[in-house]
Amino acid sequence: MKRVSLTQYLIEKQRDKGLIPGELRLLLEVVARACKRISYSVGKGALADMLGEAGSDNVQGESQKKLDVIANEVLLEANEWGGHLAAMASEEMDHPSLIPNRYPKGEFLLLFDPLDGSSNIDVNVSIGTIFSVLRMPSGVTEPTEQHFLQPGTAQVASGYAVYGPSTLLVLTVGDGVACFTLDRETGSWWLTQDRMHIPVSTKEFAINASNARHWEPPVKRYIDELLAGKEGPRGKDFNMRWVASMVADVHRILTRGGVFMYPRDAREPDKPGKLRLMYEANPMAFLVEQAGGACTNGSMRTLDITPEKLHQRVAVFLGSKEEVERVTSYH
Ligand code: AHM
Ligand code: MG
Repeated sequence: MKRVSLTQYLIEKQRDKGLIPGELRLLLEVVARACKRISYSVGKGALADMLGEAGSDNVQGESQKKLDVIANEVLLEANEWGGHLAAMASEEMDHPSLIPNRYPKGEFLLLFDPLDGSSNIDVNVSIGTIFSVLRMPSGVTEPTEQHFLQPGTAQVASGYAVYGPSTLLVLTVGDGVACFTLDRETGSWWLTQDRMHIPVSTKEFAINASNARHWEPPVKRYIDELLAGKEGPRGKDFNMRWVASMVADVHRILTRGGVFMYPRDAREPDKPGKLRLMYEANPMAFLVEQAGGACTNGSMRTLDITPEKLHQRVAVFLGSKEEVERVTSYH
């Protein structure tokens, strides 16, 4: 069987299908290249002094790991000179990073969570990179934070890399979801699954159950019903999985179905959930919808939310349609 590389896949989307402009294709290739570099650093681990704390905090007040900082730098450096971007925003930076004047500027905005699942870095469990691409509003020459605040429906591409037993890149440009596997020997990305599809029904759910006492009544009710299994109102047994790396949990759901939840809870009443809308929930919502699943914040479709802040948090319910619709209807 003839293998399809990431480049061939993207050229087909550009040339044969006319779905993406050449600039976006090149931008996505640069992002993939950066993820490859991050993957090598992750793989080296302690051998290259990659583990442990960086000794700093990010804008969310979370302590940064060395790999959080390294991955952020790799993405910035790889993308700033390509000429495809107007600015970048990251979980690890308070404000957007503009393209230095010495480089040409392009029409896209890139947002990322450079290293998702930070708590898993030091214990050798899958982690990842999440990214989202927006277009600069027309007529704008000097991008500011305001220009990033577009609803998820405006994304032109999104994806994630997962650094696990294999390094994978999962991508959508709005024409289904494709998964590429990195050949670590040659450094090439090969298409290993096209048109990923999330089954409508599932028997698997993912939630951090240690927060149960803080959940709101609709979430308590929904989880109680799942836990009641065959004897309960759902009439079937459910299984639970929680990796604590959103990329790994979402990848499982894109592969075999399931429902992932990070609801808002009473721990920090001013924060509507833990995950961030712009570079965690929205890119994942785009992928999940493109794979036939659903994603809401409990009351509305995530992609329709009008963002107010770059680092805004949001509750997330995503995955198999039947379950997302049910837990949303309980709200
Ligand atoms: P991070 O971006 O700082 O790594 O945080 C996001 C992560 C998600 O990957 C994961 O789903 C969640 O936080 C895990 O949270 P918890 O520590 O409550 O299990
Ligand atoms: Mg994250």
